[in-house]
Amino acid sequence: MYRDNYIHALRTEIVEMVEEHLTPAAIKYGYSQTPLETNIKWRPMVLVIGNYSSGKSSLINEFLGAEIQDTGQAPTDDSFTVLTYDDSVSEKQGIQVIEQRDGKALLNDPEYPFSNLRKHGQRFSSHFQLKKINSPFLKDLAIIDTPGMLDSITERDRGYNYQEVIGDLAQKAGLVLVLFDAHKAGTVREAYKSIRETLTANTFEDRIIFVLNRIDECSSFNDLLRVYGTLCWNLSQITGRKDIPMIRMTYSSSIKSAVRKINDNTDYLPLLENQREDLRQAILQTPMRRLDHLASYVEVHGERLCHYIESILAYRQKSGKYRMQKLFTGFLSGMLGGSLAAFLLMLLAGGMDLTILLSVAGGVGTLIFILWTISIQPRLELKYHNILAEDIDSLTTVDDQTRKDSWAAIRDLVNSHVLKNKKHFSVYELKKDLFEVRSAYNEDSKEIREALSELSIMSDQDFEQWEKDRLAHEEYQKEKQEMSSAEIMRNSLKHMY
Ligand SMILES: Nc1nc2c(ncn2[C@@H]2O[C@H](COP(=O)(O)OP(=O)(O)OP(=O)(O)O)[C@@H](O)[C@H]2O)c(=O)[nH]1
Ligand SMILES: [Mg+2]
Repeated sequence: MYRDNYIHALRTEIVEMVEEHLTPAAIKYGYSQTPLETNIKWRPMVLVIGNYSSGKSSLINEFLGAEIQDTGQAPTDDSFTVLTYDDSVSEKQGIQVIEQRDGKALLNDPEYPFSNLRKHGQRFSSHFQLKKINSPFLKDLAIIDTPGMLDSITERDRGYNYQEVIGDLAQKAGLVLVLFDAHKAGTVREAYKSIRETLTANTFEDRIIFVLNRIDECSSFNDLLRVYGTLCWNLSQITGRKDIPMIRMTYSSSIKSAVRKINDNTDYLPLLENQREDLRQAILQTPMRRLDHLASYVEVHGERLCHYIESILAYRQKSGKYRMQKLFTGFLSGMLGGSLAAFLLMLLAGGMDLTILLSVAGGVGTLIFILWTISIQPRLELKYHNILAEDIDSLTTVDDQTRKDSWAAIRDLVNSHVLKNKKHFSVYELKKDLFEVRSAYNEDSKEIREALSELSIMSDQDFEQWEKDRLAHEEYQKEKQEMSSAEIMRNSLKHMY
């Protein structure tokens, strides 16, 4: 419990760091339209995806301790359902849905981190909902049940881009469970690809768990081995890796006993440990994993934001330098034109007064310069701007893989910033913001990593001590506040009399 409080406090601190140090610059320069903390502000989420009828909803119901989600053999549920906690009704009165909200309300409520899913349109919003449940399993996390995957042709009929929705949700999730069942082990290819593309490489491996479910339905041990082998082969094809990720094998014991009455070929089951409990523990660990995810979130977005500002700065510096060069050319042309005019006048009129000659030279020079700045200079600048917009890669250097990855992520954003060319941030302003964001994010990520390694060695006594210190600090703050309000009261009374 103290440990949970500690993790919660650490999480809040990280979110505040993002809110204070990264979001202002991210919004100002158009790196993001929504505050960066929107994605991480809410409770840790577990996303459950997989084939239709692979047992997603049954698994979730089992963990929640009640039949909350509909289950059935045909594709049953075509909604994305966010399941979250509400303890306004005691669990002793039965685990139940306390409140239900539809997609529209959910997508527009700033309390939830789903506003960026609005882009998936009306059809998606009518297939999105939230249920508040009084199950203790949800105390520190939320679960998202998803419609089962169908073949790719049927996917197109949904009316929204299913893969993209999965990708967006996976980005917010602290843990993604990918469920397969013995019958259809190959149909997750597209969704897997979209998750892979959305999650950054360093957070990917530890955030995804593969589950081979409904193993009680194999007709024999050999059949199970065949299914397992096929799944491993499919996964290695999708992941492009030779080492096979760990696959947890599970089944629902309550459903299994019903099946067993008809099919008694499941003698192999006692040979295997049902990894249902492992899975439960892994899900309950999500708040802890989430901290790692948050640390990477700060690092990745800190790095990318700096890279982004740096590129805009390079753009401003290059175009600024070009502008000065061309203005100088305009100035030189003016000088040359003015001198030429004075020289010609002297030749034609002869013996002219020096003051008149100088005024003619100055007048003609100024006129040429003005003409240059209003007609030639803007054209040259526009031409140069177009060259820069076409050769956007010249705005940065990518000397290692991290820079390459971050450039790939921000290239389009930089491009649209350059194309719009609307807001002219000064070089000074850009340099100042870049310095501030970089130093804040370096410091923040160092602090977060230190806190995480400290957390990994903290004992129960340490957590208890932390809780005591926290309470003492809160008490102290309260007393201080009471004292200062008493002081204010005394002072105002003094003034009155
Ligand atoms: N034998 C057996 N049947 C299972 C198991 N888990 C689920 N089922 C059955 O499989 C069917 C589908 O289960 P659901 O939980 O609805 O599957 P789902 O993945 O949520 O399906 P969709 O929402 O339609 O994608 C139901 O009839 C369940 O009773 C299991 O471990 N063993
Ligand atoms: Mg379901």
